[in-house]
Amino acid sequence: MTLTLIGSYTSPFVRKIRLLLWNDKTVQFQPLNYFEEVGNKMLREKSPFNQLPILMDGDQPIYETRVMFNYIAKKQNLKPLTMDEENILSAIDAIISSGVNLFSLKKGGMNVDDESNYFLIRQKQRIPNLLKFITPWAAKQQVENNWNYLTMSMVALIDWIEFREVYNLKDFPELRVFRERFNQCPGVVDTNIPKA
Ligand SMILES: N[C@@H](CCC(=O)N[C@@H](CS)C(=O)NCC(=O)O)C(=O)O
Repeated sequence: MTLTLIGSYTSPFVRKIRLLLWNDKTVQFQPLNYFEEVGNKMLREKSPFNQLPILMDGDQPIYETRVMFNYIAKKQNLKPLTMDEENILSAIDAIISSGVNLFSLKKGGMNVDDESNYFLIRQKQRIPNLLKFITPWAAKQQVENNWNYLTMSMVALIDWIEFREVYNLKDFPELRVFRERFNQCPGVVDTNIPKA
């Protein structure tokens, strides 16, 4: 397969897919920064969703990381996820999505600390609730047996949420330990979010 992944160096959704494809050296990574004028224009032209990442298999665009994962999993003959694993993946993605919403609102000038805003309250509550939900699973994951799309997604989540200061993980020490454990896995250091 001739895959091209279009994405930024900071996006957690992009990083999940970069890690998943890390060992396939035929995959091209095409960086795009939509915070800059050129990247913003390019993204609107390339994706009706106006979101990163975009995966191209030849001329075939694939949008949405869940769809990308399913597509790659089929091609790589990966073991299907159990329903519990699907739920963990949904939780990780929902945390990232709430985080992206909060980050984007703040970047757009909104006071995200407004405690009277129904939408903000729900986004903010969802993050610790779901972190609590996934922590017992995360604590059990071992580098030797469990370097897979779920743990890759978890690494991407932890780094991004701290990088953007969307949520402080001080109440989740098991997640910090998790992140340390997986630091030497293929591609993790190479895909670290660049320091400005
Ligand atoms: N559900 C999408 C979410 C992708 C997403 O939110 N990407 C962010 C970057 S981390 C983005 O493009 N944000 C720009 C926007 O939503 O306008 C997926 O899984 O691919």
